[in-house]
Amino acid sequence: MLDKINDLLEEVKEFDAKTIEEAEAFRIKMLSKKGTIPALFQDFKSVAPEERKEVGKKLNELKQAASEKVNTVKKRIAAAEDSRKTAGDKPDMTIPANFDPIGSRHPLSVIRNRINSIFQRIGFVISEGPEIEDDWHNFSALNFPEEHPARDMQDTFFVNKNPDIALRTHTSSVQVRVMETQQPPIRTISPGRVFRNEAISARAHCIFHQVEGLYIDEKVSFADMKQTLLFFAREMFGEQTDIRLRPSFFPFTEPSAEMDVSCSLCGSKGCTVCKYSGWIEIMGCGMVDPNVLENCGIDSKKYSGYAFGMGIERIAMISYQINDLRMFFENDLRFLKQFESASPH
Ligand code: 2NM
Repeated sequence: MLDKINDLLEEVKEFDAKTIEEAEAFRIKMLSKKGTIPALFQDFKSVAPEERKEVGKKLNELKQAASEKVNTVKKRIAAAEDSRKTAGDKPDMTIPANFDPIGSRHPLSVIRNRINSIFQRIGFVISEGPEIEDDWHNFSALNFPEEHPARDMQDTFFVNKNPDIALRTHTSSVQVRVMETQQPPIRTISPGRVFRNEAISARAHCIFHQVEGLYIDEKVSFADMKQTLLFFAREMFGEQTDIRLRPSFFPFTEPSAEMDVSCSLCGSKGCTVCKYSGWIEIMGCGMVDPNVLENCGIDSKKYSGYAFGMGIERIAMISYQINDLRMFFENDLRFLKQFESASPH
């Protein structure tokens, strides 16, 4: 019996555990009611009286050692677990910084910002206005006849009929508001979103973006417009760029013109972008019709002015050689990521 107790004492001394469960299993094996040590206390009854003193002492020693061992091992494991948890709550300052991904400007914003800053540098100020407009600001003040097709349901998104309220079809409506509230000199550009009831295709969308410009003062001439637009074209497309004006028609300007820029991609030799003509149409322009000035409370005998308008999508398609306008509205990251380094603001 003494040998057995000594072996068990040795086993207790050697015991260690990695988990609480292991330690508990050891306690059950040694100390539970049906465990090894209580079984020895049972056997103790049959120990010879002369050995009882020594065996009893050893047996108590073993019981003491076993329960102490289980307790210290359990405490140590619990403490280790605890400090691991509290350490996990604190930020680990040695982990490399986790940078938030940085987005990028939408190509339409890049182009709009470039257009804005070119005109801002020569004294134009930015004006903005509502996207939902009344008939007066969108059509009537701009000299659109009552039966003009643009006023049709097929071309315009109406929010209300009688009185007619619609999504603006151009940002000229903003310029009507400027002319109504300010006297010349007026130099302004109006970038913004416009809406037309059109079938969506590679070249058309029901929502698109414009920048319109307006300059009114005494003795403003067609030649002033031409020089300003030539400056713009060279800033936008490069200093080798030429422009040409072709006669056109708009209700709000007289005379009216379309402006082409020489194709900077092929040096006007002919390519797919300019459709082998050497020229690319980029905007409409003209001298503000005196009716429009009068409609807005500006004396057309004293003042004259020019105006122009361009589609931002069109300028972006030319600048980045994008052949499907729908790309701008799909927010496909594979498309947008290609503009990550395009800087303007
Ligand atoms: C264009 C073409 C020609 C234009 C006219 C006006 C206003 F308000 F002064 F009458 N703003 N913008 C205009 C002139 C717009 O876009 C193709």
